[in-house]
Amino acid sequence: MKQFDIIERTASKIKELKIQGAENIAKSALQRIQEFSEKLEVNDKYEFINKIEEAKKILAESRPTEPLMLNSLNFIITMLEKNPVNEIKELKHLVSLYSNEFLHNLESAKNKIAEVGSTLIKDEEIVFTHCHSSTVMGILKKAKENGKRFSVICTETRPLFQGRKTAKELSALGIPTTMIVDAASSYMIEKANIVIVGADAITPKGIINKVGTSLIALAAKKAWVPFYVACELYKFDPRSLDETYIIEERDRNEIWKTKRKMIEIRNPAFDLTENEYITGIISEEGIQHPQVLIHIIQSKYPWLFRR
Ligand code: RUB
Repeated sequence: MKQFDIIERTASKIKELKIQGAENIAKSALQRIQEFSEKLEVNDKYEFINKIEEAKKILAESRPTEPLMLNSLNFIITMLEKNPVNEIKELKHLVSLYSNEFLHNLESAKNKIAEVGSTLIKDEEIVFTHCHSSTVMGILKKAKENGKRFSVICTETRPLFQGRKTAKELSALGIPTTMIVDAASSYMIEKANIVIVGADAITPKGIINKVGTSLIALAAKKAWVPFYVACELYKFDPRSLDETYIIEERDRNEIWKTKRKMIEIRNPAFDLTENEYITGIISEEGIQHPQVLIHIIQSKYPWLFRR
């Protein structure tokens, strides 16, 4: 359907990882929803919200493990429903207003995380990270701006090599970087002083991030290296309250294009790192243990818990 073209194009880019990382995904989804709603020709508010719901479903299906995108779109829909305005022109204006409000909150959360997280990095230390997280990059950039002298070990992050993006950005910032294959994590973590990774989702059991994160957490615990997660509280996944969380399974071709008899290829993109492995979550509320954080999220963002 032509009307949804703009949404479908963005959904494809997200699926193909041309847009990557929870925050970048949510930002582009919000921008597209603004453009989409601007062009909508509908008769009433009910139809207007329904179209946005449909667009939300298309976007959400592109990366099923991305509660930040889902929460940002749910925020707009919830606010529209609450607002007594019925006039279509006004509603379009409200979509922009609420999107910008969400983006603004996201940006200030990220700045706060960079500020707080950078204090954890000490001179001459080695930071270990995995995949590419814009939130972790914010922390490392801030630490560098504050004059800290440190280096980073990053994984290449198979099968799609997001670690190369991390390594390139770090070297551009003048931060000495060592890139390793994911399987070398257990060996190399012993040389690190601190692990900082991003997250796609916060759940009551732990955080969900790029596949391999839970093995890194395990290795960190064994080596007595503190394991921190940097993420905004908007990444809480309300679906996880009933013990379900979704791990996206990606195309087998990302791993091995050749098909062989009797060989099944599985390609989960994320995994769950349980709370017991997490030293602290660095969020806009400071640094807390994940179990405490759930209560903070509940009181700060009660709408996230709406079922
Ligand atoms: C990216 C990834 C990132 C989180 C957090 O996975 O796991 O650590 O999304 O990113 P993918 P950010 O490459 O499959 O999207 O801190 O930028 O929100």
